Amino acid sequence: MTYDNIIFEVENGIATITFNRPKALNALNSNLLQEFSQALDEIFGNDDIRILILTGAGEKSFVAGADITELATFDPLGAKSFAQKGHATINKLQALPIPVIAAVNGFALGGGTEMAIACDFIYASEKASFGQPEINLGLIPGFGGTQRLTRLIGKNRAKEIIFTGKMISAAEAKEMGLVNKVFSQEALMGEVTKIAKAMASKGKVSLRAAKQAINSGMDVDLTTGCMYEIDAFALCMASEDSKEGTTAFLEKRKPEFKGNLK
Ligand code: CO8
Repeated sequence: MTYDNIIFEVENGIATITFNRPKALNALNSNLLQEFSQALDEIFGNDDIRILILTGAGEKSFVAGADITELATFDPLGAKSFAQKGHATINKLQALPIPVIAAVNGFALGGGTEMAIACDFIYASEKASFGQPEINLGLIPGFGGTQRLTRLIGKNRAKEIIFTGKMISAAEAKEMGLVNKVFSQEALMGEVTKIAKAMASKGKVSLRAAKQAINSGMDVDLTTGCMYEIDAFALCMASEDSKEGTTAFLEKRKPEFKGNLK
């Protein structure tokens, strides 16, 4: 499959999707969303891919939001359809069984923040900025911001960001738990690749089980979430890699995980 609006690369089990409309600061239009959705399907169907990294083309932007040129043409039903497609795609991203890291290299505004917070965690460059500026357009977030941002940083902080439309620096975003780590622009991709390789070297079954237990547990009460964890833990015990991990520890050697899904 060839893509015009994203760059999709896979190297040593690590996939990278680069949003690639730098002239529009990588704004999300229908074509880009469609291609991104197809790339996610490719990743879902390829068990050799162990980690996904999302980033933006150019020095300036991760994703500057939905494409306002396209947005301005929508009637309410067109807007609903676009928002539904955006939600379906971002839900698909969040539901990927493998770890997904957002490498935020610049503006992550509106749909850009919404894309980044649907990833498992965010590493940002010190030039990155976040925000939900839709209020400045007479709109509200439409790709999950009112829901995911609130769950991630709390109701009051999310309301402040959404009601004011103000931009948040990478340092502020880190302080409020939106971003895990901040690096210089030059160091960002190297650091993201380093953590991706470290995670890719772990057992495939256990990485997936941990992600599933955390994500499923976020939407239910603690008791139900703990039940999910118990089942996920038991599933890991059935894997080749858990046998290797525990045996290697007892034999005082480094584990050699095969990374099979069995
Ligand atoms: N859409 C379309 N084009 C954009 C966008 C965008 N979101 N952002 C930037 N561009 C374009 C500019 O128009 C400009 O194009 P041109 O060179 O042809 O004039 C080019 O990118 C460079 O942008 P600027 O010259 O503005 O660059 P600056 O460095 O001066 O400013 C900013 C950068 C601050 C990022 C500024 O471009 C900006 O404010 N952009 C808009 C950010 C925004 O409001 N994003 C939210 C969009 S709404 C949204 O995401 C809702 C999601 C859910 C939708 C569901 C609804 C159905």
